[in-house]
Amino acid sequence: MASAPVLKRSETIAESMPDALRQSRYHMRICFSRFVAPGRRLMKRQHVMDEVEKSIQDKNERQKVLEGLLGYILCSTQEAAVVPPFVAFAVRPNPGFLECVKVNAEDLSVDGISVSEYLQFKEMIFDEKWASNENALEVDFEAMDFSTPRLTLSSSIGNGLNYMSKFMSSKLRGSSDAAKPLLDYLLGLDHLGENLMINQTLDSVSKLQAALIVAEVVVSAFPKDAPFQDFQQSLKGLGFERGWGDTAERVKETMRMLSESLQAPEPVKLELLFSRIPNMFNIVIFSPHGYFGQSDVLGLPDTGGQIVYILDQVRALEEELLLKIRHQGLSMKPQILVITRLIPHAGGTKCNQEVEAIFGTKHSHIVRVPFKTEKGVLPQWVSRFDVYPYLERFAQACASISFYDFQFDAADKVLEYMDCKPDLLIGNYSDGNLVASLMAQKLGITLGTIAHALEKTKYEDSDVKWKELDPKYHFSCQFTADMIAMNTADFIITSTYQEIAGSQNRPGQYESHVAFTMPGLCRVVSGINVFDPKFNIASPGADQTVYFPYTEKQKRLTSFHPAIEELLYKNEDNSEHIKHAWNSGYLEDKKKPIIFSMARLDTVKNITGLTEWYGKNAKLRNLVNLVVVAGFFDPSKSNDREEIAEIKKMHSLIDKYQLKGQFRWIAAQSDRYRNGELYRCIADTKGAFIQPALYEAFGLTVIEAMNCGLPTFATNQGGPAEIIVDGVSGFHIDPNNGDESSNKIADFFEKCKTDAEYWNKMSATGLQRIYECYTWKIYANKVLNMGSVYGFWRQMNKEQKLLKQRYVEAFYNLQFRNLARNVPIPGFTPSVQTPSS
Ligand code: UDP
Ligand code: LCN
Repeated sequence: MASAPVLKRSETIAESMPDALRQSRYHMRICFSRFVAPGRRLMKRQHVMDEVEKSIQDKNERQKVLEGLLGYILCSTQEAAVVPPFVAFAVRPNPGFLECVKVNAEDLSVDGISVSEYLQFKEMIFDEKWASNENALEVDFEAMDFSTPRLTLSSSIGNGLNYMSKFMSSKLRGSSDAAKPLLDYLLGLDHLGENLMINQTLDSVSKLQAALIVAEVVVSAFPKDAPFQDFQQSLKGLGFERGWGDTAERVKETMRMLSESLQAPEPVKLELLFSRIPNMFNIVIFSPHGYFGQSDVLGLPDTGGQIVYILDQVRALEEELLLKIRHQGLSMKPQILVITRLIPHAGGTKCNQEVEAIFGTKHSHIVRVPFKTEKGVLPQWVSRFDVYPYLERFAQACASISFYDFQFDAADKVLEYMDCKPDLLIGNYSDGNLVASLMAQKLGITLGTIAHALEKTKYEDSDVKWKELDPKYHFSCQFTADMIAMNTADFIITSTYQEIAGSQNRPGQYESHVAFTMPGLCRVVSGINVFDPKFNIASPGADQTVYFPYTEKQKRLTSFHPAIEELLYKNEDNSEHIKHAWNSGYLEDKKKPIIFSMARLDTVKNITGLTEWYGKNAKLRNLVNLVVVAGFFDPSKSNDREEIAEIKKMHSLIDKYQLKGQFRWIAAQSDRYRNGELYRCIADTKGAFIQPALYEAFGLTVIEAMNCGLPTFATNQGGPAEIIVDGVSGFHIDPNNGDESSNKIADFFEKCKTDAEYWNKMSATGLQRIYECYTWKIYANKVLNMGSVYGFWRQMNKEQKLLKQRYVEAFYNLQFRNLARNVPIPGFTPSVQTPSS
């Protein structure tokens, strides 16, 4: 990738490009005539570079052009839309930044164009009539958002909490009037009608400040570890209630933090203060689709890492809440509910039970609410792509606002199971985020959303080609729901930076929603701003009671060893009798290390790719065996389109590369304790974990393997590229370059043969990386702090929030509802309507 030696920071690309084109005019004329020759088309960066290569055949000449400003612009091009004689470039010089220019291929003149003009130009390729329709619907969420501050540096993206504390400190600074929102917030704190921290006697900033001075003196008279009860009455007389701390020392510290924040707020102290305020007891988490259960669900369609993430998240949040509440000197029981779908035809799982206590928690539950249609309860599982018609009824929304005229299934449940309004709602994935958004609007509750994976980036050009893909995926609904949720959320939790803003070469998942178009439906000129401080990175961890290092001998789950031995080595290949098979292939040489992978058998997971790399690489086959855990063997056992195709591909690869004796394919495994021990048994063979996905949003298996001390090779496309520092805490592999990747794995095992310590070193550095950055404890602490800080900001920024919300509601009413109606419901014929037609 070329750096930007010639572009002056003050110049736009539109200003500097004409000169750059002039300097290489001869080559560029050839190049541009190649761009436009095939007629209208959309080119990605790679296509642009291929054409440059063909146009400038002399390597040195080409090098010269590419080293200059032109090279920089072309290399930073995200895509180029060709409508002869023009080529419009969407240039992304840095994560989060986009600049558009239009070049006339005949005379190489350049015009700077707006994002809206670029999208319109691009639409000409797909739907000319829509592109030239002056009344085409343009969606612009930024137009409704002018008082919220924005970050300016790409490097600060995802660090929103930190920035919000700075911004809020500056807003609260200066006078007692400026500090009044903080007072109002504290006066509003209560739990089941009981005031917390302060009561109405302290109804002005000056009274509060004065009372704090006296209170500090009162508390100072007690030993540091004196319990709150010892001085509770004295404090009450001054206007103070419970919630400051459990001991004299903690109470005094919290009081000092508040006094200092009222006097002259500092970001770090303010954030610390908010981490102590008792404002969070009840949390509701939404994850409607899939089979959401605790046993026997993994491996079922749409039921992967999201379930693992949420259950671990609940355990971590509950533990952190219990700790916080104790430190606040309170005794409330925190409650966390996970609201999901009740599936009457639950296929042997517990997904037809209304309530289930969450294992490993004291106060948390799964609550299931069925999807209802006019005909009653929907009995069967439906794909995550098809859930949209049920969500409105599933959610509770604003009864008093007339635009929601539905029943309140999910909310009724929440209030039934919780004795008061939740303090925080968390959505998961497009459907959960939409339901959580509707409920947050209705009940006025702070909302955090999580995407796990936004589908838009998974399918190339899924926005412009939405009409083609809609019958199968209903992306029109999904992308609209995503827009609604992103713009309703008070904060967005992401697992990595790349999820928000990608890398230098690849746009982030959220970034791909900044500006996009669905011709015939709407042109989103501003969907979300990745510089919005609502974005925060809080990476998940892996349950360390399940995934712990193979070296912790006394903790090892040795009772699983016979079963694991059988799983890996039992010399019986029953793939001939596919219907009853649980494995395919066998391992002849048991002394070889094992390279291991485990995933759902989706195309994007690329387990078939890994099998093929292995099949082709004789050196690797000599060094190691390959074991994969994935899906089923019998295609008739699956009702998932993609999985069936992958199963068939696996069978053909086994035959094509004659893998028997070196390769074992084990069916999906749902016992996570045994899986944890399986990773460790692979580590005992001095093997490695391989995550070869074409794209992985985060990649829980990567951190599970690393937690077990298994050296890990993971895709450089997506989250794992950030989890692993290449060559330091593991290795990156390129899923699009199988030969290079399989050679990299082979090189590692060759090196391990000559350097006995190398394997141990990579195992240890992987673990170190996990402990520093990827634990649920770090996660839970961050998320609760977000709930606290953004909850306050929501109140400070009330008017702006309301304005934006009205726009979101209009979008929901006018767009989403019509789209959802078009998604077929089993047993019904959809009433086909074309939104904004
Ligand atoms: N998993 C499992 N059995 C399988 C395949 C996967 O238990 O046969 C678990 C795996 O251990 C991990 C989760 O499912 O906890 C997959 O999460 P990941 O983030 O890797 O991928 P996702 O399925 O969410 O795309
Ligand atoms: C969904 C995915 O695709 C994975 O990459 C994540 O690890 C998982 O969810 C949990 O967030």
